[in-house]
Amino acid sequence: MKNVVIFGAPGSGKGTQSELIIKEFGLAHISTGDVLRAEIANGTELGKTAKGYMDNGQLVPDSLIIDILASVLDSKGKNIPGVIFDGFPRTIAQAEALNAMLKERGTQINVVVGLEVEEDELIKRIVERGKTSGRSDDNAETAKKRLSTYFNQTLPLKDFYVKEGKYASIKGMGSIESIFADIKKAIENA
Ligand code: B4P
Repeated sequence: MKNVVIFGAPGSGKGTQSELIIKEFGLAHISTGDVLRAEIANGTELGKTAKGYMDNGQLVPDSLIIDILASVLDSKGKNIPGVIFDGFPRTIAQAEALNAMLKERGTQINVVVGLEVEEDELIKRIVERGKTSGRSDDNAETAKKRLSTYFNQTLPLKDFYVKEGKYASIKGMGSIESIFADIKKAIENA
């Protein structure tokens, strides 16, 4: 099994590159952002709670995300070549929970693909996507809050995975294809 985490700031290209990784490696996709947006669309209690945090640029509490992640992971079945975790983990507590969850299932993370993108470019991409995405968090004001949440709560994870020897730094600016070529090499070498 090859398990990959795609890591980066909001707008760094995680969702975009995940699609290409899935096509190339046949991995099952788990995007916590997509899971939460589906909960909101279905009007569930979790969705109602999550929306308040998301619209404010904050992370949904770890306890809610970790619970749902375990059931989403198990719903993918056992006969998969691996999983791409997109947008999860976003805190040290989530990373520790993910390590434990995978260990219980006899597997582990093989590589963390870290997309490195400059701040101005991130805001530009999110605002651009906001013109068509219909996402209430895709605007300049919320994007700035999301970035600050990222720097405070998520970026410390980079060191966590560097220490585990799993972090592959990828320049996330330039064409989608050239970025993917670098990601492909990192996954193949993992
Ligand atoms: P996500 O859905 O993960 O949203 P995101 O960080 O914006 O990443 P996304 O994958 O959508 O965007 P991408 O960079 O591909 O999270 C949304 C919210 O959900 C969070 O703020 C949080 O509140 C909550 N949440 C999710 N997971 C959570 C967790 N684990 N714990 C707690 N809360 C959680 O793409 C952005 C844009 O850039 C696209 O329009 C794309 O076309 C463009 N783009 C991509 N690559 C490009 C390139 N090379 N050049 C130019 N443009 C490019």
